[in-house]
Formats: sequence, C-alpha cells, structure tokens
Amino acid sequence: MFRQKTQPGRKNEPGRNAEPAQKTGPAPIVGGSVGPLPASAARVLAAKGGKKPPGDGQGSGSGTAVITRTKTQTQRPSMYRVLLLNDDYTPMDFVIAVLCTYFHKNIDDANRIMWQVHNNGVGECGVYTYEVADTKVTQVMDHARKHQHPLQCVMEKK
Ligand code: TYC
Repeated sequence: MFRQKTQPGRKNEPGRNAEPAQKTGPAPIVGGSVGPLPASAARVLAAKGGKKPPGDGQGSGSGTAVITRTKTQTQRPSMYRVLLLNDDYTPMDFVIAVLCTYFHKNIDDANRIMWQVHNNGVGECGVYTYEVADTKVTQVMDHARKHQHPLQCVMEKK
C-alpha cells in the first residue's frame, strides 16, 4: 500500500544509516581470489623474504606478515514509485502539465499516464530513490495546493 503524506516533513524517512550505500571492511586475502596483490603488499612480502632483522617496523617480528585488503561492495538503494491518484476535480490539463514539469514526461506519455489515472484511479509517474521521490511528492502537492486542486501525489516502496 502506498504512503500518503499528511504533513510536510520527513517523519518516515529511513535514516541515512538504514540503507548504507557501501559496505566496507578489511577482507583477508585468500588464495588470490580477489585479484593480484597491490604493489605495496608485494613490497611487504618481498621485505619479509629478505635479510632484514625482526623489529624493523614492518610486522610482528615473527617473520609472518598479514596483509588485508579493503573490499568495497556497493548496495543498490531502495526505490520508490511516485503515484498520482484520481479525483473528480483536478483539470486534465493540469495533471498533464504536472507530469511534464515534475516528471519530465513528453506530451504523449503525460497524456497516457493522465488517462491511466483517470480510468484506473492510480498511475505511476516514475521510480526514484527515497529523497528524490519525497521531493517530487512535496513539489506536486505544493503546486496543486497553490492552485486549489485536490490532486494527490504519493510514494510507495517498490
Ligand atoms: N479525473 C479528473 C477529471 O476528470 C482528471 C484527473 C486525472 C485528475 C488524473 C487527477 O491524477 C489525476 N478532470
């Protein structure tokens, strides 16, 4: 079910840490499965194989070096549909203009989406990350209110 905004603000916004964009952390190098060693690691290993005495500042002095490499994994953000809801009063031309202005639709697509909403009660304007979707909902609702139309715009997690 979609979420309808009752007030301006970001009450239900997931926190920035709720959906991290990246997960990082040291990953031990095992069997070279994550690619060739960086030059810096190769130098450490070369130094360990040489005649340097323990306690030279590179390692524990046990003759064994542990090399870690940071593996970065990107995570896709959650996506949100922005929807328009039908009503009996908002002029069709106004809805088409909203679709062109805020959702960058061409006239044909804007027309198609407007009729979709008119006939089925709801239609999708676009799919965006949380903050972009939230901004568009606010912009459309402010614009409709300013022109005293009851047009409703909501967002729904995909
Ligand atoms: N049903 C409206 C009318 O007949 C047109 C309309 C379309 C209104 C889409 C809202 O989201 C909407 N004037």
